Amino acid sequence: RSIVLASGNQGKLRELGRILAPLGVTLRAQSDFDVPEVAEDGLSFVENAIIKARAACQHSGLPAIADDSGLEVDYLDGAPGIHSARYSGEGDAGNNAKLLRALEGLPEVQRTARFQCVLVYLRHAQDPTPLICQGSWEGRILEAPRGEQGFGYDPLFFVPEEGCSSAELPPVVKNRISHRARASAALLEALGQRR
Ligand code: ITT
Repeated sequence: RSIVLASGNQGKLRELGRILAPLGVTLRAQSDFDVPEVAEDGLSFVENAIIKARAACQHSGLPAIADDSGLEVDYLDGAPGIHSARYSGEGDAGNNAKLLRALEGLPEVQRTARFQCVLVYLRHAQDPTPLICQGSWEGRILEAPRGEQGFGYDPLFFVPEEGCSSAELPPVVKNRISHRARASAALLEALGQRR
C-alpha cells in the first residue's frame, strides 16, 4: 500500500517520513508524480490541507496526506498564520527577519506564539469524509535566531519545557513533541481505527 505525501517542503517531508513510519505503508513523495502547484486559497489550515491532498490524489491515483501548518503570533493577532510560508515573499530567512522586525523591542511576556499543524488524509480525490487531525505547540518568539536543526521559523521559536529553540532540539525530540508530532499521533490513531 502506498500513500502520497502532498508537500513540496523538504523539512515537512523529512519529519513526516520519520513520524509516520509506524503506518507501515510506503510514503511516496509528491515529486514522483506530476502534481501541479495548486492555489492555496482557503481561509483555514483545514481548507488548504484538503486542497493539497485532493490535488495529490487526482494526479497520483493514490490516497494522500497533506500538512498545512504555520506560526500564530499573539501580538500580531495570529499572523503570519496560514500565510506563514509566504510571509515575506523571500523564503525562510526573509520570513524570520520580517518577524523579528515586527516584534522589535517587545518584552518576552508579549512574545507568545504557537505552531499549528493540520494533517488531512483523503482516500481518493472525491473522498467525502476526509480524516482531519490537528496539533499545536506553544512557545515564544526569540529576539535572535538560535540553532541549525529543523526548518522555517524553528530558529526563532523558543520551547519553554526544553529551554531552547526548536532549531536546537535534536530531530527525534522535535518529532516527539511538535505540533506535527501531535497531529500525526492523532492521524495514526484514526487510521488505525479505519479500514
Ligand atoms: P507545502 O504546501 O508544499 O506542504 P509549504 O511550506 O508551502 O509547503 P504551508 O503553506 O503549510 O507549506 O506553510 C507552512 C509554513 O509554516 C512553513 O513554510 C514554515 O515557514 C512554517 N512552519 C510549519 N511547520 C513548521 C515547523 O515545524 N518549524 C518551523 N516552521 C514551520
